[in-house]
Amino acid sequence: MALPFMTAAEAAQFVKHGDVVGMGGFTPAGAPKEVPTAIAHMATALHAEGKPFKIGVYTGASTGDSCDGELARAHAIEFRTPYQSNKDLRTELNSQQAHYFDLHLSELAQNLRYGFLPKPDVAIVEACIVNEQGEIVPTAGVGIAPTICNMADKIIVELNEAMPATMRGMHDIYEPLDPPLRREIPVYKPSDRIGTDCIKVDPKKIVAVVKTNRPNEVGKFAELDETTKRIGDNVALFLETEMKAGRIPASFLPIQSGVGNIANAVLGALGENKDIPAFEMYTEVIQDSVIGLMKEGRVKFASGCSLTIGADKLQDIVDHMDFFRDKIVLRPQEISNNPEVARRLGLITINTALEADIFGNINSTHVCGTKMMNGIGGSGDFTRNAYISIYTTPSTAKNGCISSIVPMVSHLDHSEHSVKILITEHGIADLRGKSPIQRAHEIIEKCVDPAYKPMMREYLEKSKVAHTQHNLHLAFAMHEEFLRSGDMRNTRFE
Ligand code: 0RQ
Repeated sequence: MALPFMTAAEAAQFVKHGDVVGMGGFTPAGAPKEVPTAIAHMATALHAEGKPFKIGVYTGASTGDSCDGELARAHAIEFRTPYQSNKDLRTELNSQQAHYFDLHLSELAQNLRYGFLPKPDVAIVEACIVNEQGEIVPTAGVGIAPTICNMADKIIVELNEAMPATMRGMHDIYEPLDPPLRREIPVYKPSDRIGTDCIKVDPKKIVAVVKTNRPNEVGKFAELDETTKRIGDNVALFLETEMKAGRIPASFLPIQSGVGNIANAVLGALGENKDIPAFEMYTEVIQDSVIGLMKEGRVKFASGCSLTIGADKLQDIVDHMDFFRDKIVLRPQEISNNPEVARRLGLITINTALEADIFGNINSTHVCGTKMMNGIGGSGDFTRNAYISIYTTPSTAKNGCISSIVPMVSHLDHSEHSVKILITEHGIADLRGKSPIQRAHEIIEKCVDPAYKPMMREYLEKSKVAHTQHNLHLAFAMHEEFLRSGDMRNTRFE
């Protein structure tokens, strides 16, 4: 049976109003590009004729602008999960034009299999190989691709010729059985391989193959500034100290690191600190800095769900595949973010907070408690199950008008029970074994910006002594002041 090659516009016709569509990839890495754009154009044309067109969209994590951006601008999304980071989609979500549910990334595939969410009708996946035997080899990201390919009746493959077929062998495709038949996931070290090198589907389900030639839409990182550099140095100092004290084994433990500029800076600092031995990563997103550290021998192995790296770095891997092939494995997010595996391997997890409170609770998602930024992503999968969970944040945002550390978080993603260490450019707060009031003093003295320290101390003075000391009338005074005057420094606790 010959593969059904066609254009993106033709393939888009397989998607109907009201369908639920699952996209492969994870972050812009490996996400489909041309078919989602064609669906968006189809939606715009139908809307112009006065006809409805909206779809439900599952992805691995965020995608590129050609997927989330195009679909959002076409107002073609009915619901969306589990994570996004697109400006236009954010506008849709925050105006309730699209329904978004923010989900722990490790849970989506099993939630689909359990029937908790509508079954995907169509799977759209990017591949570097697809053949008549129904073998699909993903590209730079895996995400939920195995599960949506298994569950959907129709599969559309974007065969991206910019992604070489030599990527075959880099993936480890594995889906666990569902309870009560689930056994342990046999990953005992980051480099263990437990599955196959491709997704295997019934070839009759492949309704379209669209040839593309598109680089990943992965953005560049900002240059390190003094703040991000100091945060990175503090993380490295903390881990070095823990290792010297014998609380981290001398052989070190695998690292999980979140996304963004700060995470990239932290990894750079860990790589530079020669008191920390060469380490392995068991993470979801493999970022730019990891590739350089691998070449320097500082990162020995990286297990992830995606290579979320710039085109130059991806080219470097392609050009030196013999070097990288046995140092990188790409897994479905159900495995890369699996709580069981995270706990077993003893991961040191490093994620970024939007806002923390003086008791160690973390808000990763909602600006001033209401506006969705991106989503919880994988941070919860890792934080709750870490060997040591670390949160980093610059102590202030928006040129000092916002203190990232407040009396009470305006939205809760990670509770005081899961968060062990908080690090800003000013210092390291170790929350282990401390009562709420001890944690509050630790965070205020070590992490809060000097401009806000007196305010935090005053808050404690004006709050009622209890196990967790709060003044419910004043707990959000800083947020209210920001919404009123645009600067938390004007706050008066009255
Ligand atoms: O705003 O973009 O307008 O300048 O938030 O902040 O400091 O650049 O940090 O890019 O690392 O993102 C938590 C969003 C941090 C991210 C978050 C404003 C600030 C700036 C971004 P501008 P920075 P980063 C693995 C793990 C959840 C998912 C996760 C995230 C913008 O790390 O989405 O951890 N995490 N996944 O000015 C208002 C505050 C603010 C604030 C910062 N307190 N109030 N605005 N900002 N603090 C990956 C995956 O799951 C795929």
